[in-house]
Amino acid sequence: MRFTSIVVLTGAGVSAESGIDTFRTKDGLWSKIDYRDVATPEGYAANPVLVHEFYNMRRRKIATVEPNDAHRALARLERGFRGDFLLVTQNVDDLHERAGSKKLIHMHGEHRKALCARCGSRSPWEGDMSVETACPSCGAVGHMRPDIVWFGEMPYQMDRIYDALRLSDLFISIGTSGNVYPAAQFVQEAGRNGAHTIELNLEPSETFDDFDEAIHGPAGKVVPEYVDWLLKL
Ligand code: BV8
Repeated sequence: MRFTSIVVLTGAGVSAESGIDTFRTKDGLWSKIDYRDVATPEGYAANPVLVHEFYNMRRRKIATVEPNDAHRALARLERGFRGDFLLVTQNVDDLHERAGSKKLIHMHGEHRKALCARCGSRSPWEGDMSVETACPSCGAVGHMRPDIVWFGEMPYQMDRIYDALRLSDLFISIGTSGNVYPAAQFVQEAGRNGAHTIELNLEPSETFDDFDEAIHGPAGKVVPEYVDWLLKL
């Protein structure tokens, strides 16, 4: 079974072995804080100080961790696969880039980018952000937010993602619980168009039944093994 066009979707589980918190596992982020307070436009409007603290804490953490074997295996797959390849991540960390991935879409935005809610400009961002931060473009203070897609906001580059899903003959979902839409329905979109679909996850996800195949185990182990198999086809 040779493939010509691969789409990969990753979630928080691909970064778990690097030390980044997941959201919905036992002691995940959403067990410590209500997502409505920190990952919605309403939460940001109500308490921007809390939202900045939440993202500053996560951005600082990301600066201290490294990509793991799963990130590196996906970069190797992109380099070694002769067909079309697209990696779509729900994650906002930069571990895929640091592992070498280039054909990459951050559908939920990125920690290392800031968005001015006043002028709409986006800028690279490394340090903390606060209500005193001025926009590098328009200079306004009090309107800066992380360039991250919150609940109720439209994820990025959806047209490009759906085009790739429709053309894919292999869809690989890695480290995601399948709780969040529209990412959770990508498997159906790919399958409807004839792609073979596989889930590589620590445990069965909410959308486990939508997949043709599943390999359960830690991403740092199962992803390199699966990539080795793919590259030998
Ligand atoms: C949208 C911010 C449409 C970034 C996130 C009612 C009203 C409005 C909307 C909705 C609604 N009902 C449904 C929706 C859609 C809503 C939604 O899905 N809600 C859920 C709660 C039901 N979605 C949205 O709002 C999206 N936008 O639909 O817009 C629209 C249409 C028109 C006009 C406007 C809009 C926006 C969704 C994005 C929200 N932002 N976070 C951030 O702070 O990081 S979502 C959040 O969940 C993260 O982005 C995260 O990436 C995402 C998914 O979580 P996972 O990555 O899957 O992580 P999780 O912890 O859940 O699971 C980890 C998995 O890994 C587990 O399965 C675990 O077993 C596994 N694992 C753990 N360790 C390992 C491992 N696997 C392998 N190896 C390991 N070592």
